Amino acid sequence: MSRKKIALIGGGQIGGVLAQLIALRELADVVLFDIVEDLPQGKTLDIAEASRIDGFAVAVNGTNDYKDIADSDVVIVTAGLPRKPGMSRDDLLTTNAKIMKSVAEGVKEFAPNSIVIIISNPLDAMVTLFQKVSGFPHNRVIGQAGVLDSSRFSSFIAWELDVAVKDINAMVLGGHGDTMVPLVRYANVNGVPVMELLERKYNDAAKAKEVMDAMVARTKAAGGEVVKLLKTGSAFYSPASAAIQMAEAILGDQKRVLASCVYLDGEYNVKGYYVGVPTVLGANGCERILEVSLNEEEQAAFDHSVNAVTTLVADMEGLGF
Ligand code: A3D
Repeated sequence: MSRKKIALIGGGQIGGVLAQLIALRELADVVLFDIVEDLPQGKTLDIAEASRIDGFAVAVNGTNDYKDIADSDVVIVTAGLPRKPGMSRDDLLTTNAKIMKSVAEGVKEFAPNSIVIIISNPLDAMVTLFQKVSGFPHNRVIGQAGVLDSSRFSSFIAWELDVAVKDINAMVLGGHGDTMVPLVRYANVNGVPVMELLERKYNDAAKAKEVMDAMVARTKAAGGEVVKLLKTGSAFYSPASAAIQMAEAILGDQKRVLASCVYLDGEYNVKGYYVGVPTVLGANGCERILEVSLNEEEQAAFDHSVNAVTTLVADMEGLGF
């Protein structure tokens, strides 16, 4: 049986970590593509030369030629500029839309049967554009945002409650921007509602709500918090881990329930837009969208987030994309 193949488009900060994680897990052979000459070749040579130490047998190669991504099962796209301090994700729109158009054309020509995970920002618009330019079926073009945003929310809850983070189940829906919607009511620790545990901890419902509101606010601003600390570029370890979880679910046909940015065709009362919702990821990419009931407040927050996405997509279309 031949090994699976993952192409990484963009050999920057996230692309490099992705290549290393794939190798360490022996998930697939890796081809790292970038337009900068020698950069992907240098990074992959460095990673491959650790194979004796780490004990992996997959091939890890760099390239500046789209031909080398042929026969990829999964393509993960990080091509595009990251944020600088003070910038919003949406400030990246014009530059990254140009890049995404060229990436979609390259992937369409050389890896036409692949399942594509987009990470480049502004996420919801970049996924929309990739699908439009490539013409790939919607189930094969998915955005990574919800896995990371949910992991950040889960981490804050675990640290607050002093319990293992792997026992936290918490999801973040909506667009990947300041309007994202951490679902507080469904957040639980092995089935026990987080709010109940917070109320017990503080013996005060108002204080528990205050603590949760702060964690929700930190989740929404978590990307910016890292940008501010790094000063050059944005988060790259955790976005890479998030995309790897999605790629593993797809390559292993795991049917994982993960928040992903997918095309809604009437689900959640949204038609024709890519937005973050709970999905089932398996061999066919996004195999199903899970609809969970939202109360009035959650629905209003979700609608507000969808509005931000539709405005962003309209802005992109206004720029001629
Ligand atoms: P960075 O280290 O700058 O890497 C981007 C790479 O893209 C560079 O090596 C560029 O040379 C390359 N590139 C530029 N143009 C092209 C092109 N036309 N074709 C192929 N490669 C090209 O950035 P990064 O890795 O830190 O971040 C990559 C993207 O991910 C940015 O847009 C970030 O905003 C975004 N990001 C998303 C999340 C999400 O959770 C959605 C999180 C963090 C970063």
